[in-house]
Amino acid sequence: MLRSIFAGLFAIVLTLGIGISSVSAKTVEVKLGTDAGMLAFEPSTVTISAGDTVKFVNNKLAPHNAVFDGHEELSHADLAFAPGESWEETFDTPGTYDYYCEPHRGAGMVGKVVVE
Ligand SMILES: [Cu+2]
Repeated sequence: MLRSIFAGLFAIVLTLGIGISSVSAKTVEVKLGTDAGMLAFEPSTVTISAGDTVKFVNNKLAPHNAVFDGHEELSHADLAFAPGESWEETFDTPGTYDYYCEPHRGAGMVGKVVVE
């Protein structure tokens, strides 16, 4: 009797666990301007799963933005000036998304989001 209750509880916990893990999307942070003061995104490449979100956080050497050519819905053309200013973009479709910072593209401030 007790054993079957435990077995039932275990099954419920297992089901909940699987349900949560399959719907939980994560958020990864990308800094605009490295801690060391380089004109770059940090990290410059992030790999995420479909449905995950990238949070862009203004860090150093502002102003920055992030433009995805051909993906206006993912682009943030507004320039961020204040340190700590941030915005988020959610990626629902697998693929490779290249982006750049408009003011610093020539300096090599480019990044990539790989959505699996
Ligand atoms: Cu920039």
